[in-house]
Amino acid sequence: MKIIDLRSDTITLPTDEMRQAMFEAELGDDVHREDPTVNRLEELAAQMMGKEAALFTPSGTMSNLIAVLTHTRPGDEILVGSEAHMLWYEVGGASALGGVVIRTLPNDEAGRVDPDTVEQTIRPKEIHHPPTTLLCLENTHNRCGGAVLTREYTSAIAQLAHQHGLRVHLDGARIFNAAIALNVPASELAAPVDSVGFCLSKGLSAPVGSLLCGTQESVEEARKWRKMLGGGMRQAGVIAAAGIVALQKMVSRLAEDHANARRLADGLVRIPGFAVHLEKVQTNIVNFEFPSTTPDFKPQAQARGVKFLYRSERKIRAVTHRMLSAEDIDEALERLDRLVREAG
Ligand code: TLP
Repeated sequence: MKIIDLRSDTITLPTDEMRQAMFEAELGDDVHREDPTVNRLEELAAQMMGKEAALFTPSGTMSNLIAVLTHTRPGDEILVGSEAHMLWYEVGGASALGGVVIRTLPNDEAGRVDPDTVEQTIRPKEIHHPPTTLLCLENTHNRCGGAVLTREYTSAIAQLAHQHGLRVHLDGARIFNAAIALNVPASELAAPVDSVGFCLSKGLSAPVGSLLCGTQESVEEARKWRKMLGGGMRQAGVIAAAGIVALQKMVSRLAEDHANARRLADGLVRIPGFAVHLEKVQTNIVNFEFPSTTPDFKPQAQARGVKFLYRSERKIRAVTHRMLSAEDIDEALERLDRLVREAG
């Protein structure tokens, strides 16, 4: 029985072309900036994001943390959406290691924070208050079901933040999914923000890595923080080589993952008891609830070789990716249909 693993696009394995590129990669010591493959990847990433420079980091979590360290000082306050990955899944690193106060703003279901609320939340300069210095956004928005932030929204909210002297960081772990969904270059979505981090290791299928992009000056600063965190990797060209293939070859195929997410959502709606909001499925993530008539859904689905990420109560996240075809999605739906019918 094939395991249909919908837990995350992080499980994607490198392609043969990536493995070949890794094998052949020209290498050097990247801490001395002598790894030509890392240098090429950073140049390519900066160019694709429309930024002056980029820094290769081991993970999306580290890119976000480095962005906070670069844009703030201990004692500052940062504004983060209530559903943000930075808030939920990054172990509180911004507070623990960056010494910042994390102030949350409600995320709407489309992954946005409301401009008026942002404006009201920014602290006036006053002796009692921590200075509010950074706004963090997320595109696509993981907990909001892969929702996409448009260029117009990002531009308006970033402009507002800038007017108040804040910087703006975009957690763009899946920014290429947003770019494909909106049919715009990723650089357009990143243009309004001061820094953007994106991941190679999710839908793009590279084994490891993330890029933090911004101005030359901020990336220099970020490089120092990366070293302090122990993220200075030596012959990192071995993994950067896969990242170059990811950026050159794997972006446009994300459309297939989006079509499969839609296929999955459409199929779930047809099985009695599943709650799915079809209009919210914009990219490769489907949030849904399993039927109340199958309380042991989790072990049952697992036993039938269908894996999901379980959030709370009946809430489930499914993520489509390169390792799953349209036929696999149909097969998963069939197994779930049988599961529900046998339970009822
Ligand atoms: N997200 C993972 C898990 O941590 C939940 C996943 O399976 O989706 N920003 C966003 C929006 C992310 O979704 C993730 C990973 C990260 C940052 C962190 O990236 P890594 O795993 O490279 O540290």
